[in-house]
Amino acid sequence: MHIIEAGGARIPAIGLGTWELRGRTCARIVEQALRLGYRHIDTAQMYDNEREVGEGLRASGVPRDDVFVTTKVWPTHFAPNDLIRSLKESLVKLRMTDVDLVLLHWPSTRVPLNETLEGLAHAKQTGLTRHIGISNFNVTLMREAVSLSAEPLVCNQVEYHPYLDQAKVLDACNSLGLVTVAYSPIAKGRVKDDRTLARIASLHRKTAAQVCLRWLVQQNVAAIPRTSKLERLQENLAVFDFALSDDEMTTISAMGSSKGRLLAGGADWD
Ligand code: 1BO
Repeated sequence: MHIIEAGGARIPAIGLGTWELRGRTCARIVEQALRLGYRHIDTAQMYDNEREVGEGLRASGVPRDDVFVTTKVWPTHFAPNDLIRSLKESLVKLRMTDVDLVLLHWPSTRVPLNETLEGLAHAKQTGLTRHIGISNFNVTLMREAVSLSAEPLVCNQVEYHPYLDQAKVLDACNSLGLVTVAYSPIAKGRVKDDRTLARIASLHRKTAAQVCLRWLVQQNVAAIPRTSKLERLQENLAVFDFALSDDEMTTISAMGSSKGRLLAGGADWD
């Protein structure tokens, strides 16, 4: 598995996203993913599935320390004490003593960023998490967060797929030493009917989704596709045995625009 490094964190380039997976389906797919070789699982307090993520991990038989586990704290818990309390609740649900990475799930307009970052740094310093980071931060907020944080931020997790131009965020992450982690990396399945991606895919005997994930990995972006289907788990992981040419990379990058965002509302995007 290809690993992307930042701030001491070693993040497997393909992980399993669990947004909108619930209950038995979530536990089963986490277990199957780990049995297939996934070593990176992404959850969040807001997804309401941390308990099932922990169950799936234990059922897989894969040692906890072999898996990079990320969770996130929702902005309603961004006051420093609330953040620590929320993370401890997440750990109880996961039945883990720490996570590999905890993220601020979304910027808050209510709690000053410096106060939240103090709580986040404290979570790392007291061993509740090995690394810290942010999610859905625009470039301005990302720069502010990096300059305010007492501990290194290792990633910004954002929506990213061929239909959404994230060049500004990617450039800023690269220059600040953060990994970009892409959620909705196959645009909620829309890429499978895309003619350009299908044409490139057929040249490599791959699927459009695999081309899309490979395009992210070749930009040194980690991707966390979500699926509830076993065959898709396998497909999404099989992206390390081919490479896209520079021309193919350029063609796919040219498909993106600022209007391609799937997740509506809520933030002042770049
Ligand atoms: C609102 C959830 C975004 C992905 O974590």
